[in-house]
Amino acid sequence: MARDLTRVTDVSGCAGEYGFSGWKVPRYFRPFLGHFGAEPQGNAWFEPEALLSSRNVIGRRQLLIAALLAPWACKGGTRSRELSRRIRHPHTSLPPRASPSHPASLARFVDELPIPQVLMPDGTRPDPLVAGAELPFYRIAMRQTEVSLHRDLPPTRVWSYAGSVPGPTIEARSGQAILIEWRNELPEKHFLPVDRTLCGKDQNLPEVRAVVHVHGARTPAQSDGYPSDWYSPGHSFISHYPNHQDAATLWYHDHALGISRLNQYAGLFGLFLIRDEAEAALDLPQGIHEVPLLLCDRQLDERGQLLYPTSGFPDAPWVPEVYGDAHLVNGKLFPFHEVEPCRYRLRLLNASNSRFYYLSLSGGQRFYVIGSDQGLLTEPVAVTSLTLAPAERADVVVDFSEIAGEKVVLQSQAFELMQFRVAAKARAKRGSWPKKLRPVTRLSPSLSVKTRTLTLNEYLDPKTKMKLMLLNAARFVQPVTEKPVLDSVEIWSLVNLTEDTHPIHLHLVRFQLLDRQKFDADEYLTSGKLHLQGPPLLPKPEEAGWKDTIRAETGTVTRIIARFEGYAGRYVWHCHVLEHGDNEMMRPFEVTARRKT
Ligand SMILES: [Cu+2]
Repeated sequence: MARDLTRVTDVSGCAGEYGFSGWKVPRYFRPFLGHFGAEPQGNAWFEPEALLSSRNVIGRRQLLIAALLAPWACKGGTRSRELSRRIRHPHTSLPPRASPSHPASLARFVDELPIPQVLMPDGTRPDPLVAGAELPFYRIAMRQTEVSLHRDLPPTRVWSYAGSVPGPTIEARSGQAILIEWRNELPEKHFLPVDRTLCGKDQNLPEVRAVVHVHGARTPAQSDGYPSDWYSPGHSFISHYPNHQDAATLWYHDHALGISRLNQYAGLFGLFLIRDEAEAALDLPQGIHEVPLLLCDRQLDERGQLLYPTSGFPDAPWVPEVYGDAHLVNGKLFPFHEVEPCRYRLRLLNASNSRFYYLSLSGGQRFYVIGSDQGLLTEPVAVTSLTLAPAERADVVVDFSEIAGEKVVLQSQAFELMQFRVAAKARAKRGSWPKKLRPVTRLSPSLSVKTRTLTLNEYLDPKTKMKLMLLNAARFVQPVTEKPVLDSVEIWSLVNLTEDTHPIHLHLVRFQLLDRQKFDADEYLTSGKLHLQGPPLLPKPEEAGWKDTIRAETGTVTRIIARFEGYAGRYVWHCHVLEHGDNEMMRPFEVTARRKT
């Protein structure tokens, strides 16, 4: 199924043809989904998990119907919404049956929250950079295994790092390098639906391929997990992680070209914590009072097995987003965790493919955000709710002493995720509570040597009627256009021409959000003029720290500023809705070495 996209050459992304010769596609064409992120779940019109499940497979005819309805739907037409709802939810009036494929019917809070093991090194190996020095050496195998997602479910087949999902937690010290050998011991055949028409379709790629990226790590390019650096079963790769960066909640996951959405969905992700002295001096909750919470959603079939939805086209099964109603916390459905009535530090990660989480505690309790993707904030920020897009992290402190003897549920709007059972009396002391955490020096726009205007685009293939997402209207394999100089500061203006919010991630660097500002997308699409509307919105306090993944909202210019420090070499930036990144909302950038003077 050839996709004639070779004429997508307009780098402004504003061509009237929208990248496809002879085809004009309304910007608001929404084949089934798109208002994820900004839309609450449970909305009758945009109830994503129902739309893309195998119980409601999208057919070509439905795509066309949706295309016809979309213009009215996007403008809020009640009738067309109802028509679309019926097309999408033929059985929405039926109550869920008690079965593995309806996780809401399962008993809640009957499994203890698993805590991923902290991985121990497997000896030392010579430092590749320092003669005579040795570095801690870790070995992690990717293997197929079975795990229990819930007391009342049969074992579920997954792909694991070192036998567990999530994988073991890797703990590193800032400035202390480690080596990790990643071994691909997966089967030769994937158990989820591979789409051979995506990136690399013309290559004779093995069905199973993997490469590991440590998300948020400042890593030399050869160890960063470039998407085409995958290796097949029976092969391995040793990565070198220098860890020259501040304490932060990082994570590792698969990044293989055109297939990482399936590999991560299968279970290939885990936490990677970097600690440092500045953080240790704060006396934050630690030991059993520091709890990682890795959140993700999945669909399950009648046998309790992972179900990845498909388009209905056997030779092109890719779907634009995936949502499930099985919400896993550290790999368990509805777990509980017994806590003392004192302060706890929770390391939150949204490891979902597409879902945004809108987190709160069931009693409306306050909690304190102390860190974002790339480490500590200047000071704690009190909130009662928190949004996490795919790949975003939050470091938060909850004071359970305020609800001693009670039970409280961590929830995402209507979805219950897990329960905390707070003991009546504390065994541990309450701990100190720092008012100041770590200074975050704001990068001044005056430091920037270059501002890049980069568009986020969606297209419809006129032949297949399937969507394609691009960054700056370019495919992944087109020549590199972003070449920041090592140690220089740049501003990237992300111009979102789509109706989705996209979590955009840059490898290698940490950055700061400057502001977000609305613009007239229709005008931009017809004339190429960037007509900003209203005042720029400054980041909220919890978004004002160092980031590596930013929500680029629809109809908005999101400006970030970064110093491209660390290493010269080729990296990627991409949308972290994994379905988008695989097709092919991902582009290379190349940090170039400074010229010698
Ligand atoms: Cu996206």
